Amino acid sequence: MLYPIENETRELKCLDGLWQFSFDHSSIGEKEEWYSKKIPKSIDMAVPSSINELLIDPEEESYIGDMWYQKEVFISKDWELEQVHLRIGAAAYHSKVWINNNDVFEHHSGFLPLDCNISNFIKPGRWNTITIKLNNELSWQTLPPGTISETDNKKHLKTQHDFYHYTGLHRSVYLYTTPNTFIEEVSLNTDLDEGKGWIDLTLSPSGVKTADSVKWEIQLKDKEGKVVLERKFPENSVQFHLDNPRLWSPADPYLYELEVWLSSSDSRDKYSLPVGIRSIEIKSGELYLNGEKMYLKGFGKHEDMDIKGKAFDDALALKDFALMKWSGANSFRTSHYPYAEEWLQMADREGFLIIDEIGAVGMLGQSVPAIGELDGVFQEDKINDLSQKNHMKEMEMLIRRDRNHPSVVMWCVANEASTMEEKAGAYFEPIINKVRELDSRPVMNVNLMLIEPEKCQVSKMVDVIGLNAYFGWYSSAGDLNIGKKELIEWLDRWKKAFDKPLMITEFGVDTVQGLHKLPATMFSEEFQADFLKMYTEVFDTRREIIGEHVWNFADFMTGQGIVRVDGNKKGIFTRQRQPKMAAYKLKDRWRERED
Ligand code: BDP
Repeated sequence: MLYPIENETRELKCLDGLWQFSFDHSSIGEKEEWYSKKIPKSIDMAVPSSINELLIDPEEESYIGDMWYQKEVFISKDWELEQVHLRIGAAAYHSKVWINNNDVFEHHSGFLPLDCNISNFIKPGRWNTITIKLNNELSWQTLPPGTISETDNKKHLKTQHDFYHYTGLHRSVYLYTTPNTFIEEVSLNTDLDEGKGWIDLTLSPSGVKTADSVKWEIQLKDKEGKVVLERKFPENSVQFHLDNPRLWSPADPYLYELEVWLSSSDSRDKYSLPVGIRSIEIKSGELYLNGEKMYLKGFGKHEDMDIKGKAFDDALALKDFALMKWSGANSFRTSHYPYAEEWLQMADREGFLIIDEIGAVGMLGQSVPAIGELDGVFQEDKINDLSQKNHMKEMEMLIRRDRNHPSVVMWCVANEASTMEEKAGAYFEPIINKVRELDSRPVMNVNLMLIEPEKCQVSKMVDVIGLNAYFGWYSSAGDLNIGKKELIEWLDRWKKAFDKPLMITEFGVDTVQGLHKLPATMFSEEFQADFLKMYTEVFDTRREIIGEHVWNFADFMTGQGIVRVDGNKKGIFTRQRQPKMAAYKLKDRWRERED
């Protein structure tokens, strides 16, 4: 699944800006064929954006159900001879697309792109109508899961995850062209062996006529544009190496440029992408990048900002990278869903390591008290075979979208699923096997602090065990001495049960910026600093811990509830990206650590 680009063989047209938008409270739009006319009672809506941040009426802000987007687009006459594709970076959560009255495509993933060939449905040289029906309902079979109830003709969504259910076309919409025979996929994997950088390349052509043969040409260029390697070949896969390559790493995120040309009897297509040559492996219980031990320092994040919601924004992403760099971080997790690919592109350039997570969050009982029994969910009427099929499909889409990024160092199959249930093993096994079949990167699953290591059904299948720890906050609230004992005891149990590398994927506390307390008490900036200090001191004594990600990079919006005051306040930075006291402490710690 290639990111859309323009060059000498491809054109690109961005459709961001204002679209027409209508609510469809009674789901009558399809029956009334709204795609064949102007959608009724429409208002302006920004794309990309989250509708919830822009609407003032509380009924609209929390709307659950069908809604419609529409835009008139002029398509150039020159595109008559080309293949024309529509690409929507993310449409949360279900979408159905019509082009000029033609039902074209359906897509079910709130965080992964929709990409379809619309050549047969467009009218070049004229205005064309693109209509999208969006629906934001969740079920036990979606990622993330959720349940819908209805009162007074209004739908309500209940979820088990702790972030706001933003809705909308969250990422850019593009039309792009390709020649008739075009490069559909480029998949590459890099490794090192005795000073040589190896690149495995698999290429997929599309639109090849029977009896036609295709020819591939590749050129690898360094940063100055000098060709360092050239090949011509007819097969769809090839392996080659570079002697003494300049490796990609956080300290030196060096990127080569790979140009791929596809020639067939009647056309030529070109696709270029940046390539970072590096190796990643788990060896003797530790994480190695290019053969050197690596300790992950950084954050669990969210795509979240006021007014923007979950819409991707270059300015916000640049600011976040600047702050992460300032703090001395070298990595982050795309908690709890696939982020816009632009985040990964920036991480490639800035030298950040990414744990790439799928939207499997909240696979838990509906009423989980902070400490207590978990309801069963891996059962026929909840997380069932269809959920597993969808989970596997999205994992595959994620890997196909992200595998060429050197920044991505690990796949994360779920956050805080109810993995103590007996059926959780049978649920996750084929998903993890699929990930391994598609890619060689290490695989991780993240565990809730209520999970008893001895009963976990999934940790034996993964390479790295992710742990979310809140002792001293959700247990023994406010007492860091008891919290410390509980933390050590829990870590000891994980080590004993599996003897695998542990990644601390979350630790943190809600903190109100400007609240100061001596002695430190919960919600104060001092308590956040003390909590992180206590935790990191424990981590420093344990060899099995391969990294620490603080929860969270910044404060973020959640649904309304009695434990959240205007969202989750566990950020090291506020939602407006200003530092709390702990940010300075982390900076001192992380900048000092060389690894
Ligand atoms: C963890 C979840 C995360 C929450 C966090 C919290 O993984 O999504 O935001 O707790 O409670 O359990 O702050």
